Amino acid sequence: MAEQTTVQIDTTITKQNITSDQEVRWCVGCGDYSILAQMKKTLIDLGLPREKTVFVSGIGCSSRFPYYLDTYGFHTIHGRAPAVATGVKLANPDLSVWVITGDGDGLSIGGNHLLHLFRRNLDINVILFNNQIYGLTKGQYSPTSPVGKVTKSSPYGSLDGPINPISFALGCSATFVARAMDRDPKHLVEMLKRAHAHKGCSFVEVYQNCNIYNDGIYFNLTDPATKSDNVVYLEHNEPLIYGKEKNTGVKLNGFKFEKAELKTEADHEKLFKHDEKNPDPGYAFMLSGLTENPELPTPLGVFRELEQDSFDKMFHQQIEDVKKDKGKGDIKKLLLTGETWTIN
Ligand SMILES: Cc1ncc(C[n+]2csc(CCOP(=O)(O)OP(=O)(O)O)c2C)c(N)n1
Ligand code: SF4
Repeated sequence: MAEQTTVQIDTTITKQNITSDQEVRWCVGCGDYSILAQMKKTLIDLGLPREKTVFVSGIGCSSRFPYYLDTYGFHTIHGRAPAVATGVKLANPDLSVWVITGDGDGLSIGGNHLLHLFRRNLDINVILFNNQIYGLTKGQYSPTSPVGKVTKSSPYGSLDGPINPISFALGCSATFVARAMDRDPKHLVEMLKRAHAHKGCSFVEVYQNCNIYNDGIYFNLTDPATKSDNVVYLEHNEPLIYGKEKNTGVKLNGFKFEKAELKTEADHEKLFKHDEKNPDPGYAFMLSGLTENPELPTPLGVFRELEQDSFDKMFHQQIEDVKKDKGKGDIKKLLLTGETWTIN
């Protein structure tokens, strides 16, 4: 059977030999540079052999990513990276497959394709760069732009409500759902490594600054002066605590998350502990809603990780089971089965 094999660790990968000879075409200062750098670090640390690693992307600034790595890669068509990545993974189950997409590529034209990748749970890592804008096409509003966003395609303010990518992934039954930021490199590497370790479809939303068409949208989450009051890191089995002095927490009141001032030991005891293994999608879904709550911090980290057989594993198992039962197939015989016509 074409089993998912454990890839040998390659200790010869360096920053130099993982970098391709292509000129990087992103604007100076774009958040994509940091994500590329953290991806290189992840590949080097994990020792993933370059010939066993494939990056598949759609169209957009972010989707130029595969050019810049000396691994295998496909720059495919708009929104269709999930289809190509599915084929790659099914044909070669021992490859490490990464889909690189943007908020426009993945959630607009490619939304339907992403949905099916998530629900099928193929062992593929999806990294979505969210800059809340179409960068490559010069600044039209995207499906993650907030209501009222003034752009070249919405000069009087956009009218449609934004997609929360984490809620979307959870709604599609994704088994690993996490969030990181371009300007928090250490945490981003941690999330990329966890995505790789997960056997099933992993989704990491990465907040990315487009300094040309949407500069500073995550400033309050990345600026050292405001970050600690606006960001909470999710740690499995740990309460949600944030703030410069670590004196604020998040407590659950019925179906509502609320802010809790932490003055005494008893205040700490009121906090609930994050459970990324909670199989109830409602819990992670509520947590994803904190992103839109101006009273509460934005969560970064793993929202949910569930163990479930991946589609590719079941797919190859099914082929083996049927072969055992019915013997090896014969394509010619199959084509001539049932009614056939001869056209004169
Ligand atoms: C079929 C098709 N429709 C539209 C386009 C134009 N187009 C190219 S990239 C893009 C959006 C990219 O936005 P995003 O995925 O957020 O990537 P970013 O450039 O911001 O990284 C669009 C609409 C296209 N290339 N092909
Ligand atoms: S347009 Fe924006 S997203 Fe595209 S390369 Fe420039 S800064 Fe980056």
